[in-house]
Amino acid sequence: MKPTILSGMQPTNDLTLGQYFGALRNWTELQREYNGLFCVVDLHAITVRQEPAKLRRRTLDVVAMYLAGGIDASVSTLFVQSHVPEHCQLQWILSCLTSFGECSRMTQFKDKSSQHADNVNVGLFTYPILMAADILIYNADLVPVGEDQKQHLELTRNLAERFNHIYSDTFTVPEPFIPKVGAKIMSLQEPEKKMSKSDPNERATLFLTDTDDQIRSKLRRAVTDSGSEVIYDQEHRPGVSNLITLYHLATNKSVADIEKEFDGRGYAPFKEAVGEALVDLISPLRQKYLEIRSDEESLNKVIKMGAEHARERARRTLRKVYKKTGFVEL
Ligand code: ATP
Ligand code: LTN
Repeated sequence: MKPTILSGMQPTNDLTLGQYFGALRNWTELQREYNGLFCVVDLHAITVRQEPAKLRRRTLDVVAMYLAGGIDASVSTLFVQSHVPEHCQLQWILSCLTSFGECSRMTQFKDKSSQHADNVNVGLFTYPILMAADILIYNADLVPVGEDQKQHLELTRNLAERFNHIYSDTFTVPEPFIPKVGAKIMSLQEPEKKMSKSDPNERATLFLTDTDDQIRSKLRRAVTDSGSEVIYDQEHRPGVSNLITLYHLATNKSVADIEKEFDGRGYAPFKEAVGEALVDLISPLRQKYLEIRSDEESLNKVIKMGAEHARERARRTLRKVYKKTGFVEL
């Protein structure tokens, strides 16, 4: 049997280049060697207030983007988190093994509770326990995510080990898979901040649904650093370094070759070239996405099939966990 990978994204907005390089592209590369489970985490999305109609639409948008990005529904399981209630059932059991202090230390909780100070709900606090349940219920071996999820993965591993220690060996302790390059794509406007799909400044983020002209214009206006040399230096030149990373990821050219290509030419032609490389990457992806998104009937079939398969696996794990916990079988 192939080992299992599992990952997910929140349907809180259109996906960005960050999600593509940090996660989706790696999922598609791994899905042949692994048994892949990819979910749209709509339960996680409501930790921040969502408009119901938008959430419903965006959930299918993300499913369509997974498919456009190369997830093959005949090879991998593609499903919506809320279709598998066993995640929440396992979350409760894991919650009873998690300390208040562990959740308080999560940096995503600290960031999101300061961003949404008017709505610091308990769901935002226990968010990482639900994420642990998403992963452990399928006994995933590997979890491909961006850099920002490392701490949540560490908690997941601790919870798996804790349950195994208290009740006997049950869960696989998962490994994170964080790409060497692309695990943290930075904002185009504030390059010391992660590119985020919920950034209020739209110019800071490249969406996978942006038109060619929007891509070119966002790149032209991307914040670079004082100076004019195209040199990779994350610490002193975060803006230009982020653009070098994007160019490298889009074209496969090495950093040294990129520096040579633009030696003495200044930032403007470089930004132009990055823009064109990203148009070449995103344009076919967007066209595929629009085509797939227009066929809702097929999308619904994909997630129905995915939910059936995921529930079957989740039910088996939950039955075992209930038994070990000491619940009377019905
Ligand atoms: P955002 O803050 O942009 O809304 P998020 O953390 O809510 O992002 P998700 O859609 O849940 O986004 O993230 C899906 C995956 O994409 C995760 O594995 C995350 O680590 C990765 N990811 C998100 N943003 C970036 C980025 N800027 N660079 C690299 N990977 C990223
Ligand atoms: N917490 C992640 C999204 C997420 C996830 C998961 C990722 C929810 N459940 C399970 C990997 C595996 C985020 O905010 N990006």
